[in-house]
Amino acid sequence: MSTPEFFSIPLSRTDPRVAGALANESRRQTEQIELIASENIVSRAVLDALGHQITNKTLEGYPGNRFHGGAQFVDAIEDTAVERAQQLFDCEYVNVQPHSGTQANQAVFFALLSPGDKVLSLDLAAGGHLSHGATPNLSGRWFDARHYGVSRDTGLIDYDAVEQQAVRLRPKLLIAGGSAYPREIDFARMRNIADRCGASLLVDMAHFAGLVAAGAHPSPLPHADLVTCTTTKTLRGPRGGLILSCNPDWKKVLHAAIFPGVQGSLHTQVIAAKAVCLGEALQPQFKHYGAQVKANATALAETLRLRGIQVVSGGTDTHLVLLDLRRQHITGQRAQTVLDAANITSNKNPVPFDSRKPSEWVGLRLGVGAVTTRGFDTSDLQLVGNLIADLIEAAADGGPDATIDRCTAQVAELCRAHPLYQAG
Ligand code: DSN
Repeated sequence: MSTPEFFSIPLSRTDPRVAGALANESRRQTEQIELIASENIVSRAVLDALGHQITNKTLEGYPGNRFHGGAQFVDAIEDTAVERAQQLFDCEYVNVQPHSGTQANQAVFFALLSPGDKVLSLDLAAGGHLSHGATPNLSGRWFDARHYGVSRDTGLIDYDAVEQQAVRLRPKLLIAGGSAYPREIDFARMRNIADRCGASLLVDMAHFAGLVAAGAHPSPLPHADLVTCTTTKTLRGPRGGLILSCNPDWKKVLHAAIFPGVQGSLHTQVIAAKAVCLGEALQPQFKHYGAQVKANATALAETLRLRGIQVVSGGTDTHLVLLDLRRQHITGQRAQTVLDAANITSNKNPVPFDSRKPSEWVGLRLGVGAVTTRGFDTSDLQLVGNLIADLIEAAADGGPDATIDRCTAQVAELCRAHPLYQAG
């Protein structure tokens, strides 16, 4: 291939194998109802930034203090992302470089703890996250991670129990937040518990960051020492993480924890896309988006509850709905497979006090961030909830084929009514 061709021939002609898979993925996203709670659908503008030749640029360090030349335009972009995040979350310290939420958390561990130090976080089955000290993760291998759970009766965090545990264990770091806790967390109470046991408080708001940005959820920032999140989920941006704090004194130690602590060079194209998504989240329309996400999640949870499916904690305060399928005598995997067959995408998940084996989990996690971006309203979510209930009932009865065919047709109709990226 000549040099001019290298710079001009599109992927569809140079690599049909990868191009074909990408085309299939575009079609899948267009034709399926996406209910994985950690997903969303980014704007054309975010895609433009991600596909820009800025990806060629290698840089380490921070704006004005880089280890490589040619930094001036990336510096401007990183400064823009930082300023927008400061404005959006009303905070002083921002790091936009984490490659993921997990790496943001890893940097916090690196900055605050020494190997062997004690951490207290939400149990995985109760909705916690791998990077908060789960056994197979580095955070669980290198640190003494203990976990609090939720009340067996309510599915809610029992703050008195957390306090007793924290006072007894005296962790150095207390963590709130996770991947599957559907309710608002009492951040003021968690602050109080951290103070009582002498711990720092980290809130991981990966899932609900977009709701905080939209003013549809209380902000943890006034209460936490440090807040981490992804830009991927309700914040509706590229794959990546943020670290935030109201205390500017964290700058030196947290900047050093990300680079050179746990990361090397920037993902420059992702920093640009983060700046774009943060700019979008500052627009007034994003407030409507956040409010609609909450209304849609409530409509979905209520529809499923009225169909006799147990909703963990009885409902939701966020974008996330966690189903407990014990009554239906099916696993989360079985439900996920049957929903998949009807072009509804979800994921199996543990529910509080569930088996440790993923194949035995009885939970199914749903989230409405992506469908809300697509324009689904509460009546659409009531319809989707009824389709899911039909599929789960059919799966429990062992004969879902006719139901799958009917639901697939209704899913296709909903998707056609809410198209994704248009050419041009
Ligand atoms: N933590 C995983 C999830 O919630 O699905 C990935 O973001």
